[in-house]
Amino acid sequence: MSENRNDLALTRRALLGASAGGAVLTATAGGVLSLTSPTPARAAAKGVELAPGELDEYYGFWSSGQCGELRIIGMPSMRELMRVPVFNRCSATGWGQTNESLKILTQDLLPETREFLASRGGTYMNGDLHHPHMSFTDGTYDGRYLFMNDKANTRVARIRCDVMKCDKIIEIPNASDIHGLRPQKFPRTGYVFANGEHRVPLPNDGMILDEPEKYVSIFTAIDGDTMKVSWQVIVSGNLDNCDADYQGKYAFSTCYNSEEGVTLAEMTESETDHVVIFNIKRIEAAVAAGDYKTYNGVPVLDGRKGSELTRYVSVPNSPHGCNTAPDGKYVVINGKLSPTVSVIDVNKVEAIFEGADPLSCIVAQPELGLGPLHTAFDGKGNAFTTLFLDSQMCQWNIEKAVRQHAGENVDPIISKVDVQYQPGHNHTSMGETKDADGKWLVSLNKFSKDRFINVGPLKPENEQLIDITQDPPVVVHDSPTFAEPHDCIIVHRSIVSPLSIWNRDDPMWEDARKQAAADGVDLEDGADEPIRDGNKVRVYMYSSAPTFSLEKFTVRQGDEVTIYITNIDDVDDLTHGFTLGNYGIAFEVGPQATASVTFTADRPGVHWFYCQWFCHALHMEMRGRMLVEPRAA
Ligand code: K7E
Ligand code: CUA
Repeated sequence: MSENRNDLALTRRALLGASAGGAVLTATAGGVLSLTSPTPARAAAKGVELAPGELDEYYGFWSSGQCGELRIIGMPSMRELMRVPVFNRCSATGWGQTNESLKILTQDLLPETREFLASRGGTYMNGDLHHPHMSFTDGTYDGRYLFMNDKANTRVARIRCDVMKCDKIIEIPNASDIHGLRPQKFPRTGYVFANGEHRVPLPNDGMILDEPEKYVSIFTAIDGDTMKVSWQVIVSGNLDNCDADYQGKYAFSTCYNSEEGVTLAEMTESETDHVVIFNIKRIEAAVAAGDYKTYNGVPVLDGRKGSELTRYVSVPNSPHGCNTAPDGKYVVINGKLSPTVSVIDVNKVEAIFEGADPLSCIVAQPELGLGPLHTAFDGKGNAFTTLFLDSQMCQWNIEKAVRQHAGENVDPIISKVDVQYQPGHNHTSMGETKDADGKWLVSLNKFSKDRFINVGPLKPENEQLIDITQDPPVVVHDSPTFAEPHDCIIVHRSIVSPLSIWNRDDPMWEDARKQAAADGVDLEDGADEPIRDGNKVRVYMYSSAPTFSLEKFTVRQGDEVTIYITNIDDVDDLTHGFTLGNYGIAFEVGPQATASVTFTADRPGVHWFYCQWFCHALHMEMRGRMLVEPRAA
C-alpha cells in the first residue's frame, strides 16, 4: 500500500515537473478563464487532479468558521470528503437531536449556561469553529484526537479520529470567547491551550458592568485526555492566537489591546502590544503550592505583568498569528498592523525568566509586506507568511532573517506568490510538526473576488493549493468554499486510520446499552412491543437493509417516546437513517451503531418513519408507521 502511494506521488510529481510544455494548450482550452488565471497555474493544476479511483496522500482537517463544523478534505485533490458536525446542528446526521449528541453538547456546559439554554432547546444552535489541531506525541501528530475551539460560545471540542465523530464539548469557565487553540507538542498532548479572547469581569455575574479596567482575559490549559480544565492564568491585554514549543516548557500567546481599552480607538492607541510567554513548570508548581484562587471550580492564577509565571515581550501593535517552527527553535509572531514578523528564539526564553530583558529573545524582525497574519513552514528552514493586505504569500528564510537582524546585508525574502484574495491562515503539509515535509501549502483566502461565476451577493471564499516543491512556488488549484475556510491542518494519511464500521461496544451509546439492559432488551434484537413505564415509552428497533424490525408501533398522545435504532448491518458504507415524518426528527445510524431520540408524541395520527440514507435497491420501501392514539376527549 505505502509503496503504491509513493509511486503515485512520484508520478504526480513527474507530471508537475513536465507540465510546462502542456501549458499553452491547456490555457487555450480554458478560453476566457485564462484571463484571470495565470497560465502556469492552469497547466500545473492538471497534476493535482487525481484520476477517478486514485486516493489522496493527505487528510486536510478544515475548520468551517461560523458554520461550526469540521470538514475533511482529501489532499492534494482538495476534494471535500466529509463534514463532521461539532458546534452546529446537522440535518443529515441528527447531530444536536439524538440523545447521544445532545449529551455531548450539553453535559459539560456550566450550570448557568444550562439554565440559560433550558428555554432555548437546551443547546446552542451555532458555533464559530476557528482552529482545528491534532493531538501530538513527541512533536508530531499521533492520530488520536482533533481539538477545536468555538469562539462564539466559549467552548472547546474534541473529535475522536477512530470514528471521526465529536466525543467531547466543554464550556470554558471564567473566559469569554475562546480564540487561539493549540495542543502541547511535547512530550505529548497533554495540555490543550486555549486563549480566552475578550476581557470580562471575573466572575462575570453582573456585579461589575461598565468598568473595563476590572475586566480580564484568561489563558486556559485543558487536559486533552480527560477534557477537564487543569488551570487558568489571568493575563494583561486581549489574548489572540497561541502555540506551544517543542520542549514542553513554554506556551506563547499573541496579545493585542495592551491598552486594555474597549473601543477600537482605545485598543490601537499604543505603538506596541505583546506576546505573553507562559512558563508551564512554574505554573504547575504554583498550582501544586495552592497559589491560586478558585473560580467555577478551576484554579485561576494571576499572570499579569510583573508575575513570575509569565513574561511579556513587546512587539509591534496588534500581532496576530503565533507559529512555532518545526526546527523547535523559532516562534514567529505575525505583525498584522505591522509589515513585520518578530522571531523569538526559544533557547533565549529561559534567560528572560531569569531576569534578562524580554526583548533579548527576539532574534529577527524581517519586513515582509502588508498585513502578515499567519506563518507556515517547509521544514527546510523557510517560512511562508500570509500578507492579508498585499494578497500574497511571502516565502522567506528564517536564518537569513536572523542574520539580517544581526546586521548582515542579506535579504531573507525568497519569493512572493499572488493569491486570490486576502489570505488569513495558511498551512503546509505536516507543517506544525517536526515532520514538516515541504510539499504543499494551502492559502485560506477570505475573498474569491472574480475567481468563480457569480452566485449572488453572498460569495464563496477561496482556498488555494500551492506546490512549494517548485521554485518559485506555484498556485495549482482553487477551491471555492462556503463559510469559512478559517484554518486547517494537513496530515499524512499514514497517521490516521479510522474504522470502517463501528465497534458494538463503543462508548457513544453507553446510555442506550444501560437502558436496554434495564428493560431486558438486547439492542441488536430490538423489542416486539414498546416498553411502557408510566407515560414514558421506549421503542427498540434494529435496521437491516431494507427493513426496520418494526413495521409499526403504537403510542398514546402525550407519551414521552424514546426510539432506539441499532443498525445490525456490518457492511462497509451501509448507513441507515431514521426520519419521523412531521415530527422534525431525522438521524444517521452507521453500520453497527446505535442511535436514539426522545420526543413527546403530541401529534395524534399516523406518522410514517423511513430510512433517509440510501442503503439498498428497496431503500424507498424501508419504512414503517408510528400510530399515535388521541388522548381521550
Ligand atoms: Cu485563526 Cu482570524 Cu481566528 Cu487569523 S484567526 S485569520
Ligand atoms: Cu436503510 Cu435507506
